[in-house]
Amino acid sequence: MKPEIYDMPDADVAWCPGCGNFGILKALKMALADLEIEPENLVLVSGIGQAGKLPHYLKGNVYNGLHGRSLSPATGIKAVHPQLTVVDVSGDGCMYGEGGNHFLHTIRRNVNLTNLVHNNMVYGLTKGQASPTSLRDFHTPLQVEGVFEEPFNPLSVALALGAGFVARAFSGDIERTRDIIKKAILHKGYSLVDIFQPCVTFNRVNTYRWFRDNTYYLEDHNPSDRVEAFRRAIETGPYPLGIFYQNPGKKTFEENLSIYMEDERPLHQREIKREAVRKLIQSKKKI
Ligand SMILES: Cc1ncc(C[n+]2csc(CCOP(=O)(O)OP(=O)(O)O)c2C)c(N)n1
Ligand code: SF4
Ligand SMILES: [Mg+2]
Repeated sequence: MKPEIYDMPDADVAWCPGCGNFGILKALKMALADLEIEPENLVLVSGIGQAGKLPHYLKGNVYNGLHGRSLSPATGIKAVHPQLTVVDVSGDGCMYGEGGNHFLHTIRRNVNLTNLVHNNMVYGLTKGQASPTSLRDFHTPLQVEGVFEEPFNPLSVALALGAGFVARAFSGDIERTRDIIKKAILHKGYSLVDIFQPCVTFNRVNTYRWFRDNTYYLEDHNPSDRVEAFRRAIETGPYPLGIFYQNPGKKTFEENLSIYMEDERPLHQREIKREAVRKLIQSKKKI
């Protein structure tokens, strides 16, 4: 399949020229095309933010909901239709800040979805406040004396919670990002891809050049070694890129649902047992 099948020529793209989000959009289309995922079998779920606009710019089903709350509808979609490919697209603020609680518990639940987080270390849409991943001493119109908090480390948190696939990519390297996204989608269970994404307008510190100078790809790394993955995840200068950890053997949320244990069909393909529903409603009326 060609990546162009996901193109939406009439989309009114509202990203700044040069934004790192363009690289992620391109890499995602290429990964989906390589995996031959038809747009009708794809669901892109997002919240609010510059990253959250991505689902509007490629062909597929879209659920664009509340800031920080994308993983709840994404989980609901997998619960009723496990065969769909669900890709959650969020920003660093959306996922690790406002959505932090959902992030933690979706990992624990091991929902079979791909969680892409565009990590530009800033709140882009709301014009440049610090986000959970902003580095110390980052100055903004609000944080005038510079950020003093410890930056949130999504990879080490995900590893601590037992995530089965943990990776980091850089949107300036479209080919490697494509490859990592492909492996994340193929992974059975929850997969996190934190993607370094330059915000060329509101983050003049963490630029394309900065990310190039401050990252390197993991080599000779055994992704089945969780302790080694954790050791690599807490490295900050430079930051490793690639697949830190993969454990394909974990039982997923969907596999734990009793409704799918004897029947794999999604709910909409099943007969509605009207008589059972009627009896249930009647029994409640008597209470
Ligand atoms: C509950 C809630 N809190 C705050 C906001 C305002 N808000 C919208 S987008 C955003 C920040 C977006 O930053 P990020 O998630 O990093 O995405 P980016 O724009 O950088 O891609 C904020 C604070 C909101 N819409 N809802
Ligand atoms: S403000 Fe930043 S994140 Fe948003 S579109 Fe512009 S460059 Fe991209
Ligand atoms: Mg951001």
